Amino acid sequence: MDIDVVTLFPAMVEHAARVGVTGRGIERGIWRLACWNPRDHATDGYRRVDDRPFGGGPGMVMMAEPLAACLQALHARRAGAGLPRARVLHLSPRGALLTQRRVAELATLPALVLLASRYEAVDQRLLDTEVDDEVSIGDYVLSGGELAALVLIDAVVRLLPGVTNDARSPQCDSFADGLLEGPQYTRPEAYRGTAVPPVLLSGHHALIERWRREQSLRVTLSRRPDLIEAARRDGRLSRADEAFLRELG
Ligand code: 4F9
Repeated sequence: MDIDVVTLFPAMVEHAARVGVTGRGIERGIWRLACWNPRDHATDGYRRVDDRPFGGGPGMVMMAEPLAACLQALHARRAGAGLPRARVLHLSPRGALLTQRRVAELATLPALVLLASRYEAVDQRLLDTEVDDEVSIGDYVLSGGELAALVLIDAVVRLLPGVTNDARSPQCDSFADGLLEGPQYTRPEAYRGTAVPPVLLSGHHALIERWRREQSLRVTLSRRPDLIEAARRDGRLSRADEAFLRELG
């Protein structure tokens, strides 16, 4: 997958993306990152990319022209290589909330362009003409879209085949099946007087799987009952699951 990020702080994105699982994915050639600075496409001699809002008010607005020129340059690079136009996403609290389902859909695309804006806003005409979708990572305001872009990159890249060492692990995550994960334990068997649940030491795989499923149902019911409802609606709960939930009351 090719990911192009438009940002006034390329070092922030480059640095963070090259760490850990996402960084290993780059080293393995599974995805490629390129950052583009709209300041390099400013039309005046001062490298200006923002201006005051028409109609007045606080804050600044990112100008359409430098962003459009920047996007044109990165689209041109793909076109020159005979590649299809990439989907352009703007990270914004006005966007649709990012979910694991959406992440999994994005992970199937060959290329993404992420627009990480700064200041309070982007000229609406740029959004109307150059952006395909707006994506929010949550109902809060950041000082810029870079961290949101990195969240999206992390969530998407870890699903790409070959990035994590265990091919199964992304499918076992919280949310992959719409439920939260139950507790996990490692050595020692007794920690400050608390033993590991004995079933985990039983070696009985079917029992362990059932126990884990029940822990997952228990945690999800207490913390995110909405997810239990959604799983029920979508027919993702077995009769054994329903029986266990009834036991929980
Ligand atoms: C982007 C917040 C995505 C939440 C971008 C300020 C943002 C954001 N999700 N806040 N710029």
